Amino acid sequence: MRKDKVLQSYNDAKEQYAALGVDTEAALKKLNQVKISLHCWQADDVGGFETPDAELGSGGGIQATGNYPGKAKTIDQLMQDIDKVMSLLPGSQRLNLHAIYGDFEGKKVDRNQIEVKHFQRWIDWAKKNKTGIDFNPTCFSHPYAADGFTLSSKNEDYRKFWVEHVKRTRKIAAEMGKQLGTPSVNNIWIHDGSKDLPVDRNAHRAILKKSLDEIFLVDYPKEYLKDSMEPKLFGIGLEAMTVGSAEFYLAYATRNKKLMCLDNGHFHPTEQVGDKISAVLQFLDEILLHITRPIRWDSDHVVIFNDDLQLIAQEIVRANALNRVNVGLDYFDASLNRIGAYVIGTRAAQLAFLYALLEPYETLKKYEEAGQSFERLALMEVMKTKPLGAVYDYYCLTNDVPVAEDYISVIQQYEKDVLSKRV
Ligand code: RNT
Ligand code: ZN
Repeated sequence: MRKDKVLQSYNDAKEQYAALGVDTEAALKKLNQVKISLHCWQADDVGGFETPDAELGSGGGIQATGNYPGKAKTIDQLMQDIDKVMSLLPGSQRLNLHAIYGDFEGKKVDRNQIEVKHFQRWIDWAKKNKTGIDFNPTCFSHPYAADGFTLSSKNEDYRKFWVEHVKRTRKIAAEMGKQLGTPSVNNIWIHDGSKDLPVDRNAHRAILKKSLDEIFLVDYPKEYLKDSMEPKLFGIGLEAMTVGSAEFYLAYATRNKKLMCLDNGHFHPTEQVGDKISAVLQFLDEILLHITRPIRWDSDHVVIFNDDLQLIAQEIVRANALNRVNVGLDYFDASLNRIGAYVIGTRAAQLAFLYALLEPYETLKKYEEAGQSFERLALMEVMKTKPLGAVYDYYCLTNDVPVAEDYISVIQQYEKDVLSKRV
């Protein structure tokens, strides 16, 4: 895109928004504060580095479909990919690691043995990139998770194993936060549940509560670690019951002052995560978001700029809660260029926040309070065709990253030079 054209379009856009009382410069300043956490697992379809050919196991209720060439198989490749992704994104991002992505140096390190040293390379990488890291215990793709239960297991050996694993992830995450000077969000998601109608839901939920209480016994400073828990409606092969449901974790997080993660693939399709934000924020100090795109089920398609995402961003901005929401992405599509998947999804999320920041909120609120619902709806419709893209293009230009479709050819080149050479 030609620089003068981008600037010209931006100046025009700026005027159009200003006429509605919206300050584009202020919006871009706020957009810069939105640090999106890039989920490392899109780069390799949730395989991890425990063994050279590790793959997402079945039984965890999640699935990556597709076999597009070029997935990252080593830490070096993953770092290279994330560096490339970040070079194509305006603003700055964080990295979200799962525990199976450590530097295990070819040795067998079971989940109850992981230590800070296995993640020091990532911490150093983040230091160099001046960014933060978020973390996740990996309670799936493991023989002790194969019967459907981990932290809520009636098998005490398995349960203890997973409690130890999660305890260790908290310790590692706190160390990441300490070394990097920005707290690490450690998010617990377990698939625990059952395929068919269980009769003892109560016991599994009681066990999960007990496990979490044990896990959270150690206190870490808030500046280092934020604990989060992620509920889910159901998983594949776990359709009848999920132990860690929304009610369970909302109640647990409220009572114990923890974060709750809202993944917009984890609810009934007619529910809107955007609507839940101002509800839970009345009771929780902070939340974590997993932004994804479910099609018919929690399919984790690449995030796009759709209604779902718009409402999520609008509700955060309208509630003036940008500083209370930790934003992460969570999808894994193995059927297309994975670098492209990151850039599309992250740009879509940024666009949604920018769209929300460019909303003439005060005017809309005035209409609402005066009962002028025609005027409110009309203005919301008008905003959909305002030159949002011109403002985002300008943001890319001033951040020195490819503008609009210009990133496509950069990724094509990377595929040719790097991805296609991976066997
Ligand atoms: C699964 C959850 C969870 C995972 C990652 C890999 O349904 O969304 O967040 O996607 O932990
Ligand atoms: Zn998620």
